[in-house]
Amino acid sequence: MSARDFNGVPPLRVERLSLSESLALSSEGRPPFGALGYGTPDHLSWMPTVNARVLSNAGAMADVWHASEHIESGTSGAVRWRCDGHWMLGAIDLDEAHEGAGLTDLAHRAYRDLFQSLAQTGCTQVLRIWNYLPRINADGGGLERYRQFNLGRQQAFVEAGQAAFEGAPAACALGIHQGALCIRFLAGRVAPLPVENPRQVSAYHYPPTYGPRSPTFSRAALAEIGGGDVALFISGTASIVGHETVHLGDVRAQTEETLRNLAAVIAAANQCGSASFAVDTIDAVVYVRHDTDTPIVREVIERKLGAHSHTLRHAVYLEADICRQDLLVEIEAHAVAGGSLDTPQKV
Ligand code: 3EB
Repeated sequence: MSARDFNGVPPLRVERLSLSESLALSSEGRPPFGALGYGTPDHLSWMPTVNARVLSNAGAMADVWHASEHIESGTSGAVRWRCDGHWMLGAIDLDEAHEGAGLTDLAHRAYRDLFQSLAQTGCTQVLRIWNYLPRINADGGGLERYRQFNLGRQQAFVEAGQAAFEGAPAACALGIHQGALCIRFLAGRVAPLPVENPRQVSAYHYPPTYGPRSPTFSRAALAEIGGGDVALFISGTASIVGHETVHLGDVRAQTEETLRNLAAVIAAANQCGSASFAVDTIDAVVYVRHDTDTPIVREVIERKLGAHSHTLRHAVYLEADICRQDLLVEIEAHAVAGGSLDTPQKV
């Protein structure tokens, strides 16, 4: 895929594959541009993995990204990156035990290095960030660890002059049981178009009851990815209306509310250009706090979106903690559709 489209953008593509399908791609020659593995082995440099248990029957899966053939790889502080000059994938794994630092400091350092790596490759615009925090809901010396993470993250954004409020990248932040702080990200040369959810207070404007520094992410982001296509990146979406968790203790109702939020953010994204997205045609990752809730979550998705829907058939279910103790489920997703964005993007 070395061809450039009429805008001079080498197209970015993504496909969700089983582990064996992903490995077959790389054994045919060079590995693909990069991948995000779910339950995959942790020794493939082009496929950083998410250290969470896969709850779906299909087993280990990967979102494999394709860019142009001219891939360079390198490191920048704690960041390992792959870049084709237009698109960049990065991964950070920082272990508190090895680094002798707390989570606030580690998040600060990780994001400082992330922004440095963008400057190094010239892909300065972050499209999407995936954050995985060990023991996210545990206490970190008087402050919940997720809130410690938010402190270090926001400070690094501000120090680097990156948009920490309007215009923040799409992201998710999940809890893993053990291991390192893991951050994966996708960047490009053109700023994405941020999308908010009219049913929810923007997370960067959450009141201080949720921690001394608000989370740094937009509800979704849109980016033209070449070849006449637009990508939609939907951040972690949960059972939150306004800024409050709703349906405490009721995983069924939380899943239904999450699907309403997904539909709302997709409707908002559809106002931004000619590309049209729908809740039943996304590649979703479903994070479930209690593995025993998985059949209920799956049944709700099936009932609301249909047994044959793309979303149901392609969803990956992972066991993970959600950033609020009272949230039982969270869904993130991406999708690609033909079209273009109305608002000219700033370079
Ligand atoms: C929420 O809506 C749920 O801290 O980067 C979702 C997506 C959530 C991203 C983050 C947190 C983050 O607040 C939690």
